[in-house]
Amino acid sequence: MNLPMASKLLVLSAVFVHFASPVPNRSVSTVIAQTFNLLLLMQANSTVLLNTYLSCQGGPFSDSSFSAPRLHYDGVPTAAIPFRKWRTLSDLERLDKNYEAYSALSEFLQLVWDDQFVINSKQVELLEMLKVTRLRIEGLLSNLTAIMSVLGGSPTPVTDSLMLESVEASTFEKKIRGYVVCHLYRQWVDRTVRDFALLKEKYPS
Ligand SMILES: *[C@@H]1O[C@H](CO)[C@@H](O)[C@H](O)[C@H]1NC(C)=O
Ligand SMILES: *[C@@H]1O[C@H](CO)[C@@H](O)[C@H](O)[C@H]1NC(C)=O
Ligand SMILES: CC(=O)N[C@H]1CO[C@H](CO)[C@@H](O)[C@@H]1O
Repeated sequence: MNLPMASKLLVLSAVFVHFASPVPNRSVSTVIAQTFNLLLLMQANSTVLLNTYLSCQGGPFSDSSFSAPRLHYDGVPTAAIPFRKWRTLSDLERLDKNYEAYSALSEFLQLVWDDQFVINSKQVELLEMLKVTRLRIEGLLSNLTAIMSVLGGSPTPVTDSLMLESVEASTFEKKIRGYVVCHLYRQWVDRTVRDFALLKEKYPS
């Protein structure tokens, strides 16, 4: 073997060790179980977050009859997917879609926090929930990366979905944007809980 070849192999194995090192292989089921437990708490909180958010925005958002489940906002990922398509995704593909969605949601939650800090500066509880949610998402992203690396993959690099121009919006649009973010975040957590229920069956702890 010539020297350049040997050093290439060395680099390759270093990369492999780097990717494999966050979690030893045998503990993948432990991380999956940990992540599942985290998700159940996030799921419970996502309903509280949505309701708290709505109650702080005034009418029509705070009306008890308010419901606009089909509202969307550019760049905020939707969780809806046909069952068959979802079921035939590989584990890595399914995790990658989560990674992509939560990366975008994390950015949007920061934007919602910024908006609410101006619109509802006295709603400290809401501001705190938005902040904690974003922290939990960051933790989830790290878990997703760890699980994917053990399964032999890594997240597809995400492109920024949020453009600086879209930060500018009227107060009403900001309120709608925040609603869509909290609403779709809750849908995503529901989907991810299903994803992980499936993973847990394959990797029982
Ligand atoms: C991890 O474990 C799985 C199944 O237990 C096995 O197929 C795979 O080869 C292992 N990967 C590594 C990097 O050891
Ligand atoms: C759920 O919300 C409570 C209160 O805001 C917070 O203390 C806790 O850390 C949250 N947990 C998760 C997993 O988001
Ligand atoms: C590898 C990794 O990131 N594990 C974390 C997964 O999430 C749980 C709960 O937040 C943490 O305790 C783990 O350290």
